[in-house]
Amino acid sequence: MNALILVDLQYDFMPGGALAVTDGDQVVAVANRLMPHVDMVVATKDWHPTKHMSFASQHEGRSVGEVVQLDGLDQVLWPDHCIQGTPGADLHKALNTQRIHHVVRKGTNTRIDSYSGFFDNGHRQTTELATLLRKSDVTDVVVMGLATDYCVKSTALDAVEFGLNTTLINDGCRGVDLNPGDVDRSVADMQAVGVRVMDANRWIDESGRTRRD
Ligand code: VGL
Ligand code: ZN
Repeated sequence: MNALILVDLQYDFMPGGALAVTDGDQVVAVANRLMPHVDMVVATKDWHPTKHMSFASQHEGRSVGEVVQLDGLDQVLWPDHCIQGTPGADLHKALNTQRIHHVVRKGTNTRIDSYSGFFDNGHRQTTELATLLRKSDVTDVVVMGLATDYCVKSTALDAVEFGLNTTLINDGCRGVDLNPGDVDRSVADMQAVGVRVMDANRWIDESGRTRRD
């Protein structure tokens, strides 16, 4: 059983959004193309309360891109984004949401950020994603979305930790690149723990050849 994990395909990460990722909207078509080829589709949503501590606005005298300590963890400060119930937190309207089986919300705790779909950044609390995948006997996950160097990377690394065979769809991801090279480094970090990296066409092609039904 495999599952496609669509990471944070929300308006605030798209061009024009509060935390816009360059060409972020171009991955929506890739998601739509992959969905018919997998057994299960799960979408994560960054889902912050208004006063989330990852927002620079909550730290007097600090600006976006600076790193602060939050409960003993390094925290990059972001513009206010993906606030619960706002249009910026909605999934892109071109996404074929009919094919999404589950939506997992993360980053809901004001005091701690959660890049990964599985855990908060302190690995203190899990989301329902791990339980869901276990319960559904998922052994393989295909990960894509936004942003490569934050939520996609953390989600893929945790997927490996959960013992899932993990593939990153590189043309289905775009990154922030706060420091030049962050995106390339994060792909290398994922590969180093065993994440397979390929483009959507190759994944579809390979899955088609191994499919028995
Ligand atoms: C993300 C920064 C802050 C992401 C979420 O989806 O990659 N990045 N919150
Ligand atoms: Zn966030």
